[in-house]
Amino acid sequence: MSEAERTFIMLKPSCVERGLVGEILSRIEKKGLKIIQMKFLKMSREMAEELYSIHKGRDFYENLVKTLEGRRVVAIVIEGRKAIEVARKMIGATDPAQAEPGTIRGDLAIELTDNLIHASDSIESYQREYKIFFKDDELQTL
Ligand code: FUP
Repeated sequence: MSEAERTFIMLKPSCVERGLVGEILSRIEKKGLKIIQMKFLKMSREMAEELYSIHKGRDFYENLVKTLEGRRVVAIVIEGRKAIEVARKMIGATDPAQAEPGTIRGDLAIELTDNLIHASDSIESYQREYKIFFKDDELQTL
């Protein structure tokens, strides 16, 4: 595979609770992205704060952390050509009201803070974010 790149995706609690995990995994796989690792876990407050540390101090930060804290999410590492850019395009704009139809947020979400899915926006974000959820030896291709 040329230019294979990895990125981190997290299906937020509302995605798990609404039963949309399969729908989103299906979109990822149909696009041709490969699922390298995936786990269900309950987010601690510390993990939520770390994931969104860049937004600390913003007016929506506490609300954002609260939408994740103590709830189940699915953490996923995927791989493919230009995976970071492709995943960001697939999830759509941050505000689901602005996200284009055909994108995950555009088709399946409406709330801003609880906008269904997260995807790393750069290599640096990926490097920082996957480590909140996975150990390096969990990401070795078998
Ligand atoms: P994204 O990378 O698309 O998830 O967007 P951001 O990193 O800008 O925002 C992180 C999260 O903060 C989003 F999932 C939604 C939430 N948010 C708000 O609740 N209010 C805002 O004004 C902006 C973002």
